[in-house]
Amino acid sequence: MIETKIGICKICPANCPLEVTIEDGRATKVAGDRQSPIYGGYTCPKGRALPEAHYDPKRLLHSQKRRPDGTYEEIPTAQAIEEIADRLKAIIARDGVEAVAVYPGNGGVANPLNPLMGAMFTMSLGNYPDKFFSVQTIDQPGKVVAQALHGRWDAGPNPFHSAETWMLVGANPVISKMGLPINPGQTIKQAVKNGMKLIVVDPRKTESSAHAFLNLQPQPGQDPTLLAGMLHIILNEGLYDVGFVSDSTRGLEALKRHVAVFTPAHVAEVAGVPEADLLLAARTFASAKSGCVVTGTGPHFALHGTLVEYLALCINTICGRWQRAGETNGHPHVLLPEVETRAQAKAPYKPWDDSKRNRLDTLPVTIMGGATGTLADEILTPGKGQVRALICSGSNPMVSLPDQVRTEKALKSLELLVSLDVEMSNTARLADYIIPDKMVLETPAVTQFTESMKYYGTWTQGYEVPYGMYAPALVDPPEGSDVIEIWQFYYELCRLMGLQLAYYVNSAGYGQHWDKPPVAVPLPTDKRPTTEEMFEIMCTGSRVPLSEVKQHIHGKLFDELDNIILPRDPANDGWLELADEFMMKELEQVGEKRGDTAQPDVDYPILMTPRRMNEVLNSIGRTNPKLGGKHPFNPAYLSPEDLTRYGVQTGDLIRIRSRHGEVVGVATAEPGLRPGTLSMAHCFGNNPAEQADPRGQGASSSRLLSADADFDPLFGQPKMGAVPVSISAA
Ligand SMILES: Nc1nc2c(c(=O)[nH]1)N[C@H]1C(S)=C(S)[C@@H](COP(=O)(O)OP(=O)(O)OC[C@H]3O[C@@H](n4cnc5c(=O)[nH]c(N)nc54)[C@H](O)[C@@H]3O)O[C@H]1N2
Ligand SMILES: Nc1nc2c(c(=O)[nH]1)N[C@H]1C(S)=C(S)[C@@H](COP(=O)(O)OP(=O)(O)OC[C@H]3O[C@@H](n4cnc5c(=O)[nH]c(N)nc54)[C@H](O)[C@@H]3O)O[C@H]1N2
Ligand code: SF4
Ligand SMILES: [Mo]
Repeated sequence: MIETKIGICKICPANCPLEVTIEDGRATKVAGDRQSPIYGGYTCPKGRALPEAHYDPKRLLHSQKRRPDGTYEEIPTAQAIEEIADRLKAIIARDGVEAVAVYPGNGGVANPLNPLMGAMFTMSLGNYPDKFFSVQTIDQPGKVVAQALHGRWDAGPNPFHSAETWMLVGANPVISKMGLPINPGQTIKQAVKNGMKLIVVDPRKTESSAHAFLNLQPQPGQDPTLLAGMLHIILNEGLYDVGFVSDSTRGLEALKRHVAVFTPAHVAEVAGVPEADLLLAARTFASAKSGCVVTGTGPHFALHGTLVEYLALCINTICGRWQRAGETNGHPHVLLPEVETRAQAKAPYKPWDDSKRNRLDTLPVTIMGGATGTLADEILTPGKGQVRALICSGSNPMVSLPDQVRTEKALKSLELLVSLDVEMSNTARLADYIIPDKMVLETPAVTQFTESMKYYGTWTQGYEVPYGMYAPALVDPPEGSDVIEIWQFYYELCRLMGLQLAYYVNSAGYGQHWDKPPVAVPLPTDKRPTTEEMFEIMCTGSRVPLSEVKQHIHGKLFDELDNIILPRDPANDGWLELADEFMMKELEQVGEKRGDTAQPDVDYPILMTPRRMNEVLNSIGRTNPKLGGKHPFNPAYLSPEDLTRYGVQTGDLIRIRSRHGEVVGVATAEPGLRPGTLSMAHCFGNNPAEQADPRGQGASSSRLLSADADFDPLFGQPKMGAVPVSISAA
């Protein structure tokens, strides 16, 4: 029997609606849903390769247990979870709950129930936040921290669809979908056609800059200097929104003083951009009536991520780029709870506790949980609180953490490593137990998580229109399989360990900036809820009931909802802070050191920078026969000038050395890349103990990174960009 069903891709938070062809219970083809009211039938190659992922012969369909000789045997999943629970209980009885940690990753997002579950498990255990290591602390935690220090504008920024200008700083949404999740290529093209002046700051000419008005290509890592320079120009030339600044902010004079040294001439020289372009960017952005500066992983990974985000927020604020009373809310709720949206600020707060340091005494404890960049050291450093057991749910630390050699040593030294995955990933290959998860099309879907992305950073994610969609599970897991969903795994673990698991519902916000604070709902212990029942719990109190959203199989624009922004509450005493003391101190150092600490030199003349590839999501899709066939490895992109300089050609193997490590990659010319830059995707390569395979598995950029010294001093984002390297033919 052949049928067509409508589903939702959940590989990334773009949550594209899908038309899935199902033959005799098996998904055979995936295309975009042309009847979607907002996506225009868009999908990317990863979504279209879902059938190949589900029925890949390499997919794990049974739990695996490691034998003493390192080989694996199949065991029933229920038995595996019982054994894991017993081993955890023994470790806890001896060393306390601090010995157990979780690391939830991107593979878990494939079911919207999962992202919270790792955190809820550690809360039940009683070691949250210290032993909750998530991708958030290696993925731009500066976005949350900077917003805490700046304050939050309740009504959010100007929406993209009607903005006169937009500035992408090291973000490439056409590939990553971050910041602009809905059909980003067409969305940008249309906006530019409508007159938007798009400014892109990126050492590459990117897929997103194809329609840009201006492409500034600075030296990697110099974004704080560049953004401080823009502030200098806007303030000096009086191009800012005087009314908004005097009504809603504090710290203008102090900010002016701190950006005074960032003159156009200084910035042009340090960041390596033409002074005229810098002036044009600042004047264009500030003299438009609407727009937003949005940052991405590029600048965040070059060590000053919080500062970059903070300066971007300051530019948006002095230009008054926040929505006002009477306007239509550009980030309305549908599956999040009903909240009053007012044109007012929530005051800044300090998102860390001075009296609490992490166990290694290297970082303060912040609202983001444990700093994942320190995970290897949390495992390797003996003493009270040493991590002895780690649960990786949908994560792949062997390729995603800095310093792969150290990560391998740490993971191998654990008493218990559990990996919840769908394949024998780099991490699963070291695990004591591997628990197979259901895949995207085997679980229901709902767009609430995408909607909530507006709370992660500068609000430019999620939906700009009141849109909601639900889709049921479309296919069963392959016959004879013994798979379990991540949330169910944590539920069963709690049951066996005698812990009460709860789930946070009906909330909107992050950190201490809540539009609606969460309510913990204890889950029944006598009977495991079904996934559909959990969806009901997850959507408790949603503005539009889940039952209503379910009526519209192609998703619906709930235009009938009232989305007008209300004026400031007379009792509101919030403000936006332009000169936070920690940020200004860091800016002073950036000024004194003439930019970042990472400068190319004679020995390491090239700066390695991160980038995303369209066919994979970090390591997800690397082994998919449909996707991997085209790009089995991660190319080492260099400018044609640099290839000539090193006497290599596209396809040649090159040795890439940093002060910390070395890998062999495949040189590939990228016209338009700033000379002196190596642009390379992460989460590739084999493990150190395995045979290198640069043209097959690719190269691990993590081996070039040090997990020692290079951390953001506040919250521990490890330095993963602007890393000095040398290149030679291999
Ligand atoms: N050098 C360098 N390092 C980086 C970055 C960088 O730019 N450069 N980026 C950082 C960032 S932003 C992030 S978010 C992290 C990513 O860090 P991780 O989340 O640790 O890495 P992923 O590769 O996304 O891991 C996803 C895992 O989930 C598995 N998986 C796929 N589908 C499913 C599923 O349906 N269920 C389950 N249970 N598992 C599934 C995959 O096989 C894979 O092992 O990496 C960080 N590390
Ligand atoms: N197709 C695909 N989509 C993904 C992912 C994926 O792997 N593949 N990963 C997902 C994840 S985990 C995340 S966190 C997001 C990330 O989403 P984005 O932040 O948009 O990531 P990128 O697409 O790598 O864009 C980052 C850009 O920064 C540039 N850059 C590098 N260094 C610097 C610098 O020092 N300064 C400036 N100004 N720019 C710099 C790079 O050239 C690149 O174009 O994407 C998500 N979506
Ligand atoms: S992976 Fe591709 S198809 Fe799937 S949600 Fe993201 S952008 Fe859409
Ligand atoms: Mo990420």
